[in-house]
Amino acid sequence: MQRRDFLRLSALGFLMTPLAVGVFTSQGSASPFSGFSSGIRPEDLPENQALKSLPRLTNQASDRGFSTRMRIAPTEVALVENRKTSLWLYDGKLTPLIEVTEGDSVEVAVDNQLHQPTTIHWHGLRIAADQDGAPHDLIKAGEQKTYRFTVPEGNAGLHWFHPHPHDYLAEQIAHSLAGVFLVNPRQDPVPASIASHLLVVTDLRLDEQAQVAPSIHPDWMNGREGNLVLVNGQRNPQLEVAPGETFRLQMVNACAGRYLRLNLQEHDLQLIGTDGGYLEKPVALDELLLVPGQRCDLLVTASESRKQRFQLLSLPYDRGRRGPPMLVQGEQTETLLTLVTGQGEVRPAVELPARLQEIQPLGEPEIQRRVDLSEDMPMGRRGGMRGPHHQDGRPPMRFLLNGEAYSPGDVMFEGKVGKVEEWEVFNASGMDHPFHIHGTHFQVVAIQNWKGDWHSPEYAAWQDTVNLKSHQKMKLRMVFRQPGEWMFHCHIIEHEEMGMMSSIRITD
Ligand SMILES: [Cu+2]
Repeated sequence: MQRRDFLRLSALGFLMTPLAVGVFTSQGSASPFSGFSSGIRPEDLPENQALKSLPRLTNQASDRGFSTRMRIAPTEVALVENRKTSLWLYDGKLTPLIEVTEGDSVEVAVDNQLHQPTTIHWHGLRIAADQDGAPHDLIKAGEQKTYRFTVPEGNAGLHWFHPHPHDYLAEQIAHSLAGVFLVNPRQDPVPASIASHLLVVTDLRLDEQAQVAPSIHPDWMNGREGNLVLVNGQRNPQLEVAPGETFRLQMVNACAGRYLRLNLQEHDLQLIGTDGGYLEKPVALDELLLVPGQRCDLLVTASESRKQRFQLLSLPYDRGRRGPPMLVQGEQTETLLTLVTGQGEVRPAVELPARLQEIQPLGEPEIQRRVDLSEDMPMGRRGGMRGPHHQDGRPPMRFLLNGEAYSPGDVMFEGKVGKVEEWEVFNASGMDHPFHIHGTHFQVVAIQNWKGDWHSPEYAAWQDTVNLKSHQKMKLRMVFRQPGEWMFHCHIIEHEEMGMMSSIRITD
């Protein structure tokens, strides 16, 4: 064990204490470790099959816009040969797609056939707060709800949707409940001749029967990472492109806790967009860290050599996970997808316009706020184990915003529509956290490293989720354009569930 791991473990009371024994053996019915050692392994799933496009939700709108009815229900899917896995899906489809154009109206009628409440949060869409699927707007088990909204102009980009009920969220995400919401710009600066491939990354941990394995303590501590990493529901699918072809990879990290440190062998990545749409101009990168909740739009020019294979990798990244090494997924390289060049003619390079869009600074803030992210382990209290649903083996940990663990109804801040806000967000904990704000996009304006030096970000971008490393501080600027209660939280799903969430109430 490395010294750092020892310190982490001992700081949390995991070493040589009765608590450690209790913490790791107190699971209810199933073996707490099922799925970790004896469940389905990656090699039980086929790989190198042609990349599938995302399944679409049926559009029943008669003219422009999007309208659908869908069930949210357990559905059997065939991931492993000769076995069926029960996942919880939208309309029976794994990570389905809704595609619209900015300005379109959208209507989604939902029938919740799960045995527990859910909501649909439209992550990245700047819509009315009462349609945002926040934890206080539950669709109870067996009930229906229709979400109606218009996607505002200027909200083009790759967004997504997922459940957001407090106390049930981690279980629903662990069962793969998520979808993709692509908003095309009315006038696209990127030539249509450039092919675009949507990639959604999810992960799963399945037991011996190929069913979703229950979460164990390290999952709650660190954010659950399944050992089966899927792209569009497939293990390491294969994407064929022409030699020299310029193409886009538009990716969503829909995992509960898995960080993706993206690298494409022998290729540069040109980042052209983030959560909130295009950058001003492409940024060349060797690698890109895509944390849970984030999206990226990458432009790639394929090698001109024919019949070659290149792997899109997620490289090891130390985000400060804790727990006994045997139970904590190590930092290892995952192959997400294999790029294969064909044997046809070499395609000429495609030029992008010099400027994709303007990203104007928001100006000096009228309101300043401070948000500290931290954690504690209340000894002698059953902190973090409240609620109706907690036979699920959570450790007695709490993850906190400004020293508070979320309870339904909590409002931390009051604000006004149209004001420039600056939030100084400080990660006072020992692990990384992806910080997400609903209802708006923000610009990171300053970043402080652990030595205390401030610097500007390398490029301007609109984001709704940003990673803060341990002891990092950032200043985010944003404007809320709509009244209502907007959630903000860590996007490691288990941290959010264990308290790292609150809300801001915006009024006219
Ligand atoms: Cu977190």
